[in-house]
Amino acid sequence: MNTDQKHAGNQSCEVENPTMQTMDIDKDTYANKPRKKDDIGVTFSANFQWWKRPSGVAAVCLGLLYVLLLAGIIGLSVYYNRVIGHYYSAARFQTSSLNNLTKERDHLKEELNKQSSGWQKFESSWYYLSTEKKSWTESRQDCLKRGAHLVIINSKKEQEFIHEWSGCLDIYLGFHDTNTEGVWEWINDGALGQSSAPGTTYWRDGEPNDADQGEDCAQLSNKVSDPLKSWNDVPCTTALHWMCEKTPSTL
Ligand SMILES: [Ca+2]
Ligand SMILES: [Ca+2]
Ligand SMILES: [Ca+2]
Repeated sequence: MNTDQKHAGNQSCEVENPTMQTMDIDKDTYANKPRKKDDIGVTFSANFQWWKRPSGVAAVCLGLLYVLLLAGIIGLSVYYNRVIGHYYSAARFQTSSLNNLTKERDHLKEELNKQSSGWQKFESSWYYLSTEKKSWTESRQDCLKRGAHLVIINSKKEQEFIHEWSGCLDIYLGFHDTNTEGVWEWINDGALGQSSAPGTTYWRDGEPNDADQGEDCAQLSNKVSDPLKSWNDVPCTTALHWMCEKTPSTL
């Protein structure tokens, strides 16, 4: 038997394994053959075209819904904050207006009560004209009990008003020279702001004369027609009407 015969004999005895052959072919194919572009595309599509799957579409929809819901919540929050802010601003304005109206009502009520109890307002002060007669010291005490002080005249307008309102009555003023004869001074019974009363006086001609060396308190007399010449000094024990004044500092 020659060599060819031996090989022929061996070949006839070997059984080819189809599986092994296929694997060899595949191995050979992927080992030696470069991947084509289409092959890569097929692989990519197979792995990443998730949106074509029902679960992918559902995820996208859920994501969009979440974004829309979040935007809605943010929008509602902004709107709510604006509405609440507007509501509180309106409530504060109404409360402030109500407080102002309440103060105005109380103020008017107080003015009405004062007027009905004998008080009269002129500019920033209130005035009370007594119906009784008392000494200067008792008159001063009466004004203090009323939370006021004997009237202090600060201006020509006030002098004219008091002269007119006191009518035909002679009234005490908060003016005296009881401390030093001839040195006239205004009282300062808590009449803050009135202590700077100007030195202008409205004495009658020939007054003050300190008659009998015993006239130390000033009265406003209506026995003269000139309101700017109507003061007279009298004994402080003389019983007269008096006028109290309430200033903003004593109200
Ligand atoms: Ca005054
Ligand atoms: Ca005197
Ligand atoms: Ca006199």
